[in-house]
Amino acid sequence: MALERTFSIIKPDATRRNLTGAVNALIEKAGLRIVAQKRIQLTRAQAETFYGVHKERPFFGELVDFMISEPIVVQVLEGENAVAKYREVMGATNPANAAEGTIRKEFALSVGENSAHGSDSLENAQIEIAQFFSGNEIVG
Ligand code: RTP
Ligand code: MG
Repeated sequence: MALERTFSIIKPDATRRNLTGAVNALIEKAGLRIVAQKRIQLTRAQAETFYGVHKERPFFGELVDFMISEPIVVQVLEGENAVAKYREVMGATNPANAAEGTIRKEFALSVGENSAHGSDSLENAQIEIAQFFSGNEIVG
């Protein structure tokens, strides 16, 4: 088993409803440690860069508008197999398909307003962490 770090966002639909602590409780219950965390508001340019992989998708404009609509909480999570484990803790992208007890099943409003982001690979985790945190902000 490998000790990994993954990048997480608590999305605007969740911060707006004061669910930061409730999301963090599920993260910690799963054995992941929050080793960095800050509340920020994304600029449009930051959101477009972050979700650049989806720029040709029909939902891209809506996704960027949503991600800049309210503050978000960005985090670094550390633990055994953290990348895959956090994807499990989040649940499926569409909350209708998410398993019981997952963040998206518990809290997501729709496939777009789905409360959480988690990196989909170790490589992307490293890229995404570097976009938002400097090394001395992460304390493992
Ligand atoms: P994320 O990147 O945010 O962790 O989500 P994911 O991997 O589960 O899903 P992905 O396919 O990467 O999609 C990124 C985000 O775009 C929004 N989305 N909206 N309206 C739609 O059909 C649609 N599909 C995706 C969601 O906010 C999704 O998390
Ligand atoms: Mg994704």
